[in-house]
Amino acid sequence: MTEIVRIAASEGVVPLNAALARDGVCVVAGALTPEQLRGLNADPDPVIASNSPESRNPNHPTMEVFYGSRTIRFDGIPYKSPTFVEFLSESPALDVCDYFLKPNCPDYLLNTSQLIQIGPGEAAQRLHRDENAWPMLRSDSPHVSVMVMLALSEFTRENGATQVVLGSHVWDRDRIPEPSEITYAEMDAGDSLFWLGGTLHGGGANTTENQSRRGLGYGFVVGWMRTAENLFLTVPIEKVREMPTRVQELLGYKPLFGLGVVNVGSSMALLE
Ligand SMILES: O=C(O)CCC(=O)C(=O)O
Ligand SMILES: [Fe+2]
Repeated sequence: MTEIVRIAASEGVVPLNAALARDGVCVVAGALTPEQLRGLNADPDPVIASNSPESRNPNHPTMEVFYGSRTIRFDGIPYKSPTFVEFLSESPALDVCDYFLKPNCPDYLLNTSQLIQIGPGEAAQRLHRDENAWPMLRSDSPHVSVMVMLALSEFTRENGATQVVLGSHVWDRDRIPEPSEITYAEMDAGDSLFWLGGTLHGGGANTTENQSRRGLGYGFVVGWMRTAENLFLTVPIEKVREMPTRVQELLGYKPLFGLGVVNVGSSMALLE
């Protein structure tokens, strides 16, 4: 079982959910119209031009390696791409979340949205489960997250196509995949890759000399993964800047590895 199921966007959500339930991963071919693909590429272009791994506010050494030293990566895509906002409102990912997350929560939230452009010479990202961010989860825990990668360029084995381990969403969490169990999600621009929060995956190495792999990763979590009070709105940031560091941390400005980041870096930097 090493082939990723590929379905056409026109086939709808039923075969997509079935493949995800069985394999933890599925490719939807032709997920974007040519117009959406153009917009999703053009909107963030100015941000990409002024961005580099060095322009991040380092959060944690582990995360710096995880995010990549030859990868342009930033978040906040609903703010940076009107095309994404329009796409999100009707994204088939919502139907997938209705199926996998709604049984476990009254509603879900957008958890992340990252432009991930893997540049030449980038090493493979370590295989991980996105649900590792919440360390108490086990293989028999309810689904809490769903993730999608929109291919904004071609994804090839050579330029950094996402590595995925089929079926790993139901594996014991300490099982290590054999190299032969890793599959590369090769896609045309405009295709998309879905995976569950429990599926082992990671960005691929880019062994090309001059090709970048551009993807837009976005994902959802169950809506109860949040604080009771929305302190980012109840306390204006200008006031937070005047508060003791420990209070700033308690108000949520200190990231926990990949949680609570701003432009995949430390949100404490916004208070300086
Ligand atoms: O870039 C990719 O293909 C995957 C990235 C990823 O899994 C992550 O950053 O959590
Ligand atoms: Fe990931």
